[in-house]
Amino acid sequence: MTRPDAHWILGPGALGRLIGLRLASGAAPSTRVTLIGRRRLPSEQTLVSPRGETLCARVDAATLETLPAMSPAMVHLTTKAYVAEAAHAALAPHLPAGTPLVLWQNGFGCQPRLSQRHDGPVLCATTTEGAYLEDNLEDKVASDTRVVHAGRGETLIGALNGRHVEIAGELATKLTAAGLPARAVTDIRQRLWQKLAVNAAINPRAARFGIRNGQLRDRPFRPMVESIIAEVAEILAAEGIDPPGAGGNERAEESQKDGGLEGWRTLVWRVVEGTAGNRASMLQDVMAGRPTEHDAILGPLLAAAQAHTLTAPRLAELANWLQARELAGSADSC
Ligand code: KPL
Repeated sequence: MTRPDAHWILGPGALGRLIGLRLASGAAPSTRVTLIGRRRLPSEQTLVSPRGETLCARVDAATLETLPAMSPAMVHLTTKAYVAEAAHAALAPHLPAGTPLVLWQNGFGCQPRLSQRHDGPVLCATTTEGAYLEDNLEDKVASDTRVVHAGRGETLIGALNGRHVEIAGELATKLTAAGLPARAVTDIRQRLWQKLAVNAAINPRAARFGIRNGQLRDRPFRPMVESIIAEVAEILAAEGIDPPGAGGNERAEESQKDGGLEGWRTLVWRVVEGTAGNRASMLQDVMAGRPTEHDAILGPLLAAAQAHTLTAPRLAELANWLQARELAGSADSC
């Protein structure tokens, strides 16, 4: 009998369940998925595809107290960035040495630290797949059984130290076969920073003003986003992060002339356009009264600004606002 290819998903929110249900239903039959949460979720789960089709999948569900006896082939950490390290610390003692770990967090905070700390290969993933948990109609509480795959995207996977190319390639193949197009890359650090730059330009402003991404195109928000992009571009140039589209051709050289500003502008406005109807994840967190990922997204930019003696007044103002909101425990201060 083939040994099951066991994937543990720690943090079964929308992204975790999307990955888990896709792997459980679309990868090889030997794939076995366990969703590990604070509560044990129902085993029967439903995924609503971007075309509105429903797909039923059976997964194992567990808590840290009821982990499966069989060790995992791979662990996916899909918690929010601000709890990733605590979640890893709680699970790590239950894992055999050498278990591969995949970090799916936004920003660039926990990734370098966990890459050092984890006893096994560590991959980082960045994805533009969109997913949310459907609300129960009666009580408006996020569903325990239904996740909506709202928008198709792409997933990039790689290790910060450039190693584990084979594991990254195998995972990318599995995810692609399961309906989540993925690629192994050797420059995941650049890719994580690029996603962070997009999130920094969109999420805090959308959260601050309680608007959907598309509204950022209009006045008075557009110039505010432009000034954030300018701050981000300057910091990333100092940090040695390539602007999107850089790669040695003529257009890339053109886009480098202004310190990459044009490349960052093009990327951010393209994402705003493509996600015009979305509520940014940070706005969703603010509306739900949850902490936001501002530390993981704005924190590394502000730290880099400080290291390069640059000022970033707009980023600092947004970080202060998000921080103050959390300290005040307020969900509706926007
Ligand atoms: O990643 C996102 C997020 O909301 O966190 C974007 C790309 C901004 C889409 O909303």
